[in-house]
Amino acid sequence: MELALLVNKFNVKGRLVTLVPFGSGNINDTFLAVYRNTFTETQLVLQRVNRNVFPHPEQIMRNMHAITLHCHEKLEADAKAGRDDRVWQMPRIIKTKDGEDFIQDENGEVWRVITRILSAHAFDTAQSPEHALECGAALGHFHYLVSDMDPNSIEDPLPGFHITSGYLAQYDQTLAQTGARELLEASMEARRLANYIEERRDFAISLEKAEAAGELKKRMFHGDPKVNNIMIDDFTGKGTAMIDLDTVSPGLVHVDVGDAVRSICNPAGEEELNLGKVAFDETLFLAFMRGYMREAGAFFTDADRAYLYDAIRLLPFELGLRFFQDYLAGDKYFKVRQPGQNLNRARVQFRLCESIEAREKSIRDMLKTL
Ligand code: GN1
Ligand code: MG
Repeated sequence: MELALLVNKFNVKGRLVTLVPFGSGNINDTFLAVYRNTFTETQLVLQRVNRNVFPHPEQIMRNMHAITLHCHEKLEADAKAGRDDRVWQMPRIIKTKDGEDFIQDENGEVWRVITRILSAHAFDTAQSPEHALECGAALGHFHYLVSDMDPNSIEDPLPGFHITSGYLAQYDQTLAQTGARELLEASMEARRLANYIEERRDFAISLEKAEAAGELKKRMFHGDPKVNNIMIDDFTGKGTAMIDLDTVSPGLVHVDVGDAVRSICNPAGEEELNLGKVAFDETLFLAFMRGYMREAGAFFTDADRAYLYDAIRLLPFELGLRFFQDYLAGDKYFKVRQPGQNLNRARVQFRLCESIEAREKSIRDMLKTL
C-alpha cells in the first residue's frame, strides 16, 4: 500500500504534507509524517515493525500500550507533585481511525504511528560530558519509571534477547555452515575476531551466572538504551525521553547500563572504519554514571554495584558477537547498506571491549567513587 494512504488510516487531524525516511535504526523502517492545517502542525513517526526480528508485532504493540499507559500516569502524577526539574516525556501511540493501536497491511506487515518528541534530538555519538550525564539521567529516570510495573503485564518481546550464552550457541550453529566457514577463510580479520570470541567464552556468561546464583535480580529494563535512543531537549540540553520501547521487558538493569555505556563512551560511533579511533572515553563514562546514579542510585544494591564492571565489558562483546554472527550468516538480522558492514561493526565493538579491558583498574576505581 502507498505509504501516504497507510498513514492516513490513523486518526490525525490536518493534511499530510511530508512523509520521509527518518532516523538511523538498524531494525524497523521509520518515517517522519508532518501534518498541517492553517494554524498548526503535527509531527508523527510512522514505523513498520520488522517481522524478521519481532515475529509477533501485535505482542510488541500490546507491550507498548501497557508501558506507555503506566509511564504516562506516573509522569503526570510526578509533574503535578512538582517532583522534577523538567518535563520528562514519553511517546504516545496514535490510534487508527478504527480505534486500534496499529494496522496490518495486505502483506501482513504491522504499521504503527507514535508521537514525535518535539524540540528535541538524539545523537549518534556522545557530544560532551554534559550530554553523557544527561543520557545517564534519562536512563536512570526511565528505570525509576518502569520499576513498579508488573512484569507479568509484559510478554517477552524477543526471547533470548541479551542472553549471551544464547548468542554463543547461535554463533556456533552458524560456524557449522559452509557459507560461514568460507567467509572465515576469506578474511584474516574475520579469523582474528573468531579467536577473540574463543578467548572470552567463560567471561561471557558472568551475568547469567550471577543471576542464577540469585545475586542479581531481573527488573524492568529498556533493552536498547543506546545514545541515539535518548532524546535531549533543544532548549535546555537536558535529557527528556527514552524512545524505541520495543524491547522494554523484565531484564537486568546492568544490561542497560552496559549497553548505554558502550554506545556513549565510544565517541567514534558504531560505524567507524579506523579502529585507531575507537577507545573507551573515561570522562564520558564518569559523567554518564553520575547522571545515572543521581536518578537510580537509590535502588542500586551492593551486589548490583559489584557486577557493573562485568556488564560494561560484556555488552560491547555481546553486540560484537551478534554483528559477527550476522555477518557470517549473511546479514539476516541487522540492516546493512554495504557488504562487510556487520563485520566492521563487530570489529568496532570488540575493539571497544579491548579498550575497556585495558582500563579495568581505572574503571573499577571510578565505580567506587559513585
Ligand atoms: C539494534 O533498533 P536499533 O537500531 O535501535 C538492536 C540493538 C543493538 C543496536 C546496535 C532489537 O537497535 O540490540 O544494540 O541495533 N536492537 C534489536 O546499533 O536487536
Ligand atoms: Mg531498537
